[in-house]
Amino acid sequence: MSEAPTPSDCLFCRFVSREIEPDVVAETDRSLAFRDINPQAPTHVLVVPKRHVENAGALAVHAEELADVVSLARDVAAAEGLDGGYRLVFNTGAEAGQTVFHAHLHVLGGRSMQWPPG
Ligand code: D5M
Repeated sequence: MSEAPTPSDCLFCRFVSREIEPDVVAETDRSLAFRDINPQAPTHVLVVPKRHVENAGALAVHAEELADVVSLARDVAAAEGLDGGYRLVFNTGAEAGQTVFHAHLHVLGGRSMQWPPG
């Protein structure tokens, strides 16, 4: 697998390198999970691939990394006690609300969720 460049201005790459220390809840060799700074639910964790890719579409072609992100999200949900359910969200592209362009999976839980989302 070819390595994408790591943009020096990417916030989540700085978390992965621990140049900036996020509130880490779990990690694997491939993925890092940390608490969102602006939580939208009692549990709001972001799971990112450690390798820089811009969004979920770019992550989709790397099946093992995608699977690792989703399985770490599942493990975080279990550790957070989200037995009644949880929501996984990839905002993909600016129109969808993506503001940080390093792929990240939102893990949201601890309250009832509404549908459709805003
Ligand atoms: O989600 C980007 C998310 O990133 C958003 O929910 C806030 C979160 N965020 C932004 N800065 C930080 C820091 N410094 N720590 C933790 N979380 C952060 P998006 O889907 O791109 O809108």
